This record gives sequence, structure tokens and C-alpha cells, in this order.
Amino acid sequence: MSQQSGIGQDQWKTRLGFMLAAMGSAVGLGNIWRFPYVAGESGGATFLLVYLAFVFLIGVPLLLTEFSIGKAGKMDAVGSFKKLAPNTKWHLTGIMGVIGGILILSFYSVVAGWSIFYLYQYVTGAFWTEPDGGFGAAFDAWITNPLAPLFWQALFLIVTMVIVMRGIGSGIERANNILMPGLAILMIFMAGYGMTLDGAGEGLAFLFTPDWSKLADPNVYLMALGQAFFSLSIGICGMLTYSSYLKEKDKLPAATVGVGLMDTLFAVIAGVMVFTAVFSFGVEPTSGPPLVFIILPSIFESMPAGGLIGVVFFVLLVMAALSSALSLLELPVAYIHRTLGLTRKAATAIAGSIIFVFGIAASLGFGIWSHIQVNGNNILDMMDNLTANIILPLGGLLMAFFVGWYLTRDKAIQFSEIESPLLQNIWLIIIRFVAPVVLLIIMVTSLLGI
Ligand code: TYR
Repeated sequence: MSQQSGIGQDQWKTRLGFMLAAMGSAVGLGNIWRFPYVAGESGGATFLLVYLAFVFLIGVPLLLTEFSIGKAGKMDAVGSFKKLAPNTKWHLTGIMGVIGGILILSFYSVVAGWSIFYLYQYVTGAFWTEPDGGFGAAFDAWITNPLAPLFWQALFLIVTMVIVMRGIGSGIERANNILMPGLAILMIFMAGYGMTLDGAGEGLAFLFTPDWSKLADPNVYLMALGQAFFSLSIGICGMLTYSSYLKEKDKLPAATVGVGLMDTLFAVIAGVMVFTAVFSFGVEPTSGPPLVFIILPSIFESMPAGGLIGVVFFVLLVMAALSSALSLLELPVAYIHRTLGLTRKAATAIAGSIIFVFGIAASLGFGIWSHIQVNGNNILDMMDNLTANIILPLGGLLMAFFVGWYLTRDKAIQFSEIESPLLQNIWLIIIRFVAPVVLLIIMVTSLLGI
């Protein structure tokens, strides 16, 4: 087995397989759970507009940057940097990415575990009617319970591990070939159903009619950039790891734009799905993270055949979480596999166990460890903030510097595989100047808590 091509000779079977897997990484809890509540809190359509600008102006060019490092390096997050920049410290970007991936999956698996539990409650019919004390009390009782959420979180991680153990083509690619079309069908169905509800128009207006005065609020930009990074999976080398398994003939630019477009489409569809329901039942769109676990179940309960809608919704939430978790786990697995010289199975077992241990802390932070807080943030919030506000933007910044300034112009352009000279120049200007300036401003303001 050659050390030159990622994990042994493992490769994507087809370019479509790679694209579906990269879309699977991008489309996740970030689109369905995070996007609607962040958009709700930050001005609806105005937020969407700023978000779209960031995705296409900065997100997609940086995604191409990350992809190009992986495809040229043909190794895991750390190995690719070592190969392209031997005897330098650039590989620390990869190490930070591996740590970031472990942290994100630690808290991601907590929310994914809740989603599987909710799915189970809908399948058994337990949540078809409002539980005693209401959905809010039920959610609180559930997340503060010390043991039960850990079981569902472990179950989610085990499923993720079993798929990753099977490798790229037969594991991750195959799973995404099923998950992504399935997810698209279910989400389109749900958004379509949402539009038939009375009062749906108000939800659509909230999502699509901008309030220009909100553009003066700096927080909207901060939230939109963080969401764009999280949603496109940029900055921690998960996408880099995926692109290291590409065949030479599979070109990057079209795939990158495809991933950006699909991720945005899924976020908009999720927004339509959630806000049509929220407005038709007269609920505040700004209710924050519990939107999906408290507000939607209350809405489903008062809908005709709401129990079935609940089943569909939580199936799609679990599918979206799983397709992203695959890439979050592959990132440390590829690194551990190469550096420790272990089999893929052993590397997966080690990475999965580390993640579960951190995940236990994130889960207990809602209950018996809820006294562990910094500035009102519990353990999960801290992991979320550290990764979304610091590690992802910093990783993106370092990769922009690496390709834009460390590599020669010719190498950067060659690795990006952009053919049009005009686009080459635009891309270079963005990764050399625009992205670093915007990222620095946003990171500094968020670090200073402005
Ligand atoms: N993009 C995923 C989501 O929207 C989260 C994620 C972040 C997945 C970084 C992978 C990754 O490398 O839910």
C-alpha cells in the first residue's frame, strides 16, 4: 500500500460519489437545526442575503482552496501539508483541524443522539400527543437525564463508525449515495407540505423579504459568516481529507460550486420547511436552538397526521447528521491510520472512543455537570463556540495564506484547476486579500465579544 494516496489506495469510485459525499458533509444539522434558528434570531431574509453573499464570495473560493490542498497532497489533513510544505510548521493547520473535527463530532453526536431519540418517540407514537407538562418540559427532562442521552449518542457514533470502517468507496461513498437523494426527497416533500399550510405566506415573507435596516447590525455579518463556514464544512480539513481520495481526472472547480449551491439550496429548503410551519402556527421565529426539539413537535401535534410528519422530519434530521458525521470522523481516522500505522478499523475504534469520551462531557453539561459554565455557556456551547468562532475561521485563514501566499502563484493556480484566466485572478484576489481581511475582522470582533 502506498502512503502517497491517503489511506492506502482507497478512492472515490465516481466523481458523483465524491460530490454527494462532500454535499453530505456540508448538509447537516447546520442546515436543518442551526440555519433556521440563527436566521430567525438574526433577521430572516436580511440574514439570508448576507449569508448568500458570504457563501459565494468567500465560502466557495475557500472551499476550493481546501479541496486543492487535499487533492495535491493526496494525504490526510496533516500529511498533505507535510508533503506540500516539508520542514515547515504548516502541518499544524492539519493538527488543529483534526482536533477541531474531534470536538465538533463530540457535540454534534449529542444533538444527533437527541434526534434519534425523538425519531424513536415518533415511531412508537409517544410524541404524537403532547407529553405531560408539554414539549418544553419533556425536552428539558430529556437533556438533563444523565444516562439515557448517552445511549442514543453512542448508538449514533457506532453507526457512523461502522460505515467509516468500511472505507471510502464501499463505506462513506455508498452510504451517501443513499442518504443524499433520500434526504433531498424528504426535505422537498416537507417544504412542499409546509407551503400548503394556512399562513405559510408569512413564513415565506419572513425568509424572502429583507428588512434593509437590519444591514446596519454587525451581528448579522458575524452570524452569517460563522454559519457559512460551519455549513460548508470549511476550515478543519474535513473537506481536504475527502478531496485527497479523488482521482486525478476528477476536476475540482465544478464540484466545488456544486457543493456550494446544493448546501445553500438545502438551507433554503430547510428554512421554508421550518418557517412555514412556525408562522402558520403563530410561533415566534426567534426561539433559538430549541426550535427543532420543542417548537416543531408542538406544531406537529396540532397538524393533521402530525405524528407521521414528525417521523419524516426526524428521519431526515438523522440522515443529515449522519452524512456530516461521516466526514467529521474520517478526518481523525485518516490521520491516526497513517501516523500510528493501524488498520482502518482500529483507527476508527480509537477516534470514535476519544470522541465519545468528549461527547459524554458535552452531554452531561446539560444535567449533572451544568454548573461547569463560562460566561453562561455550558460545555456543548463552549465546544460549539470554540470550533465555529475560532478553529474554523482560523483554519480557513491559514489555508488561504498557505495557498495564496506560501505556494507560488503558478502552483496555487495549478492545484485549483481553474481554467479561465479571469476566474483564476478573481479567486486569487479573494483568497489573498478579501477572505483574510474579512476573516480577521470577524474573528477579532467575536473574540472581543463585540
Ligand atoms: N457542515 C456540517 C453541517 O452543516 C457540519 C460540519 C462542519 C461537518 C465541518 C463537517 C465538517 O468538517 O452540519
